[in-house]
Amino acid sequence: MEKKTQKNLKFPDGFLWGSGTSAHQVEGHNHNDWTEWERSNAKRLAQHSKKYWEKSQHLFPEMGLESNYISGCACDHYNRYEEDFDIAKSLGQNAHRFSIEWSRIEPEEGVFNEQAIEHYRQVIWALKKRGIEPFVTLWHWTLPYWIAKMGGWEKRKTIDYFLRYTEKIIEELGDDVKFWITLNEPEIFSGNCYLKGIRPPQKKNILSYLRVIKNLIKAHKSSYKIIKKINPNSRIGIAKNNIYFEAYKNRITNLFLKKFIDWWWNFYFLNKIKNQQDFIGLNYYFHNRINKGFNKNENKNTTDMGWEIYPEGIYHVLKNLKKYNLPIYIIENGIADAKDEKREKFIKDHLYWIHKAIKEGVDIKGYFYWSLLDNFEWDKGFWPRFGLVEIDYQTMNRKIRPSALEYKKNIEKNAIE
Ligand code: IFM
Repeated sequence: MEKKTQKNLKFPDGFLWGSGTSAHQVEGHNHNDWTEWERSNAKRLAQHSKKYWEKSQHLFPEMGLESNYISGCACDHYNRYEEDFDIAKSLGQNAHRFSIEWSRIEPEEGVFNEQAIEHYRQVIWALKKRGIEPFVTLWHWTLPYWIAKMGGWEKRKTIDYFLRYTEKIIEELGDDVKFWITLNEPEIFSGNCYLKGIRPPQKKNILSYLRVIKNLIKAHKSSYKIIKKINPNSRIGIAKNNIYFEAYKNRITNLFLKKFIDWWWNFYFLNKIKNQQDFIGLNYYFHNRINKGFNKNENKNTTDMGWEIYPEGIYHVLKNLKKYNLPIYIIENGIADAKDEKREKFIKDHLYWIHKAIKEGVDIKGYFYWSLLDNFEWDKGFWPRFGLVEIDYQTMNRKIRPSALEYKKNIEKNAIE
């Protein structure tokens, strides 16, 4: 008996097992601020990648092609969602995260597209019919073009637009969805778009950056109230990308910096919305050893994108979230691994550390691998392959990767070995 419990690490009953996608990354045929940006930046991104990714260029020749940076038809998931949910079901998954594309719902100011709303109703029903619990994200980084032209999240008016959009969606679809995620990774969005200036609208301005964060906080808090008013039983959170920070060699300056960065990146936003959250949606990808303000990771094992694989980090991140006393769903954790050589171990190792956190009292209720499908990885385009399911972008054929079948075994046993 003792031997069995050591070998089989059981997850709590009712644990949710799934995967996620986002509208712009998989649906195809969108028109929003990103599609506009892709058009004017594809050439530059292709040229840049030839220099920056020189070493892996031979592995991913598409990096150097402009077409890699145009989302276009993506995975055509907008038309093939039934087929994709059949696959999710066949992989044993009982939950799925996806996002609603705001630019489809409100293509022009104040004009709501009823057909698009109906589409998402069908998407939700398609999941429920298969016994899959929908987790729906209201905003996963893309904006209707008319809002972006008006100044996007820098403008307070965007909060009002977001609230009107939220209200419309909840009134229409709220009865069929229990779990809502208002915002995806506000800190990654604001950092890339307004501090580093590498994604649309490509601004590098600390005041804009702070303004955007402030507006996103306000948008979340007010949309929380709207959702609760319409459907008090909804469970609402955000997708929060938390990083496991360490101080390189425990040097005093690094310890000090680590403390500050940890607070700002991991907790500032969560603290601000602590009374307007029913669960914490955690996205975990990164571990950073801070040295004089820069990362000094060992990088012994990395993904195709050069990100360090550090499963133990998720355990520390989870333990640090325990103080909020809220259920936690891990709504993103995944790896770009085109050859599918590391994914199986990646998932198992993360699950091992998640299980340890559960054993030590952290209330973790679900795990969503990122992503169900290969998809459009923003300014990197299509070459990074995150999917449990491989997409042939020429034929749109779907092929289940072997690691997905291993993940399925964990799901079926509700355990890891
Ligand atoms: O693909 C993204 C996703 O849109 C947001 N979280 C991180 C993923 C991998 O970079």
